[in-house]
Amino acid sequence: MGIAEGLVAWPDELAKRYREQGYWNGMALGHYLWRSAELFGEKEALTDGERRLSYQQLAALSDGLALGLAERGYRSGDCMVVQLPNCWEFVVLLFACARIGVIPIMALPGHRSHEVSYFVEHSGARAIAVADEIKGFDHQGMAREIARGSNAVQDVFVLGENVRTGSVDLGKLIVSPRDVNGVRHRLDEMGPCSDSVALFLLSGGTTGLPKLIPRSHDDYGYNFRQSAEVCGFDERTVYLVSLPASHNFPLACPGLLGVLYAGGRVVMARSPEPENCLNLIGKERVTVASAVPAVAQRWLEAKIQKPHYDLSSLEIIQVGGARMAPELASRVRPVLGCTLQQVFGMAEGLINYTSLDASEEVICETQGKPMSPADEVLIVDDHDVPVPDGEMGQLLTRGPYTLRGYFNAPEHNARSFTAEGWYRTGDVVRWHSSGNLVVEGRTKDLINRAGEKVSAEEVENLLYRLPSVAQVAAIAIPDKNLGERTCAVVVMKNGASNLTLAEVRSAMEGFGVAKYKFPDQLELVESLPTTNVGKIDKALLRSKFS
Ligand code: OOB
Repeated sequence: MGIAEGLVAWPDELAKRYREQGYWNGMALGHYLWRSAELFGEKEALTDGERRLSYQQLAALSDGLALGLAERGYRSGDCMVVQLPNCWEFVVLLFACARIGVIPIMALPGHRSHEVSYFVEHSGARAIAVADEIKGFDHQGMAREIARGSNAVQDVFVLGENVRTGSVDLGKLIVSPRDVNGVRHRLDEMGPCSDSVALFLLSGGTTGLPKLIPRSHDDYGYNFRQSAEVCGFDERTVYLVSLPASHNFPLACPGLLGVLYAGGRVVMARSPEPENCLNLIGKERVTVASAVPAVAQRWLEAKIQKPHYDLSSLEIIQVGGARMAPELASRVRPVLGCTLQQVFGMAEGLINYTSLDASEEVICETQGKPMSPADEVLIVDDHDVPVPDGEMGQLLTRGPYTLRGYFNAPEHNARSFTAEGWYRTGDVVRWHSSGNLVVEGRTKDLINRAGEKVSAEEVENLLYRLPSVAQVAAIAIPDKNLGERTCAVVVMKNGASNLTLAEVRSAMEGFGVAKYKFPDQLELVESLPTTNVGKIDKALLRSKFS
């Protein structure tokens, strides 16, 4: 079965308008790569440790890999779960997929078999691409196990030293073709339509399992082009990727794709650790870095403790993914010596940026304005009626780069979109007098743990697998380092013996769940309080255990 059945398209009239007005320019992501190679040729595009690739090399290597994949039978519309650390091969693989229309599913390095097997099943993926290991975890072993249990998976592509028999060595497929131009033209013929799905991002998730977010070449191209424009990216930009590159933020807001479009240079960091990143900023003369608030806070602390870090090249730090306390925001310029740009975005689409030349008040206290003139924003009450200007309400949005439906999820779509196609973001916001949005809270039931979104329902479902658990509520508790941490409030079954946090966490590990979803705190109670409509009163629990 192809993936077309699971997609929700923009209405024809609107699609036509987005094309006519140039938001959608008809270019597939692979064309962006060659466009940049023509414009910036020998200029350095990508830095990963000692490895440095020019635009021309990046394009040639991506084509080499695309050809290798095509020769193994991969075609437009096939899905591949991609789970790699931040490295140059990640970028090459992404473009190789784009060249032949293979659709990567952008898994995070932290995901484990619970998540990866679900992505495989849900998309019918024909391949999984992983590193041999990351931080001691055997990704290759995990991927092979999942592949064994699937009828669809044909190959496990492995990057690293230790490629076992039966896996395909991804590194060996990354070679420049001898006849670069010939291959380029052959691949052009195999290129996907610009309105087809370029990649699947993962939803922050408010349901039991994460949803797949289809992003088309047209809409994603616009996402990073417009972002690069708004953020002033150009050939001088040197951008540090420190968050996992599969996240929309470092990928396309403007992210590495926006940098490569603008002719700048992408510097890959393996992790957001302050020591590593602050050294890289100095060494590579980084001009723009992006971070979640929890990471930005650690960078600030590190710079205060060790003032010798040379951050003189840094012009902008973009911070988003979770609420940034105004107090932290106000320390950015004095400590790091650069401009803060708040980014309020979502993998589903809508991105808001504070202007680089906005007042200190706007930069510190708002989350920016929608980046596109074609973004539509409504702030509504519980009955979907718009609230008076300046008042808080739920944010609904539509636009040329905001999805119309999750992949293969009709029931969930009926709840997440209005009949007129507005996406219900689940965020509670208001307009600031400056015309920027302020994020005040949310209606969706998740824990925003250092920018990673943890679905309360998913954690609860997992905990119900424990024999001693009668009832459970997962709630977000304010945390000074993470922003929020996950607390599981549990009612034990009659006669069950004690349960500890360590036991809960080790059970989660046994289920093969990503570690960032493990509860950080456990509270045992006699019963869970309910509201007058009979729902668990999470607000009350939150105030009790904060
Ligand atoms: C980004 O994307 P997701 O999909 O991981 O999470 C989206 C959600 C938003 O709906 C909102 O609840 C929260 O994360 N969020 C923020 C925020 N940025 C995102 N809440 C408060 N302040 C902010 N600045 O997180 C994402 C995607 C692209 C760019 C930046 C972030």
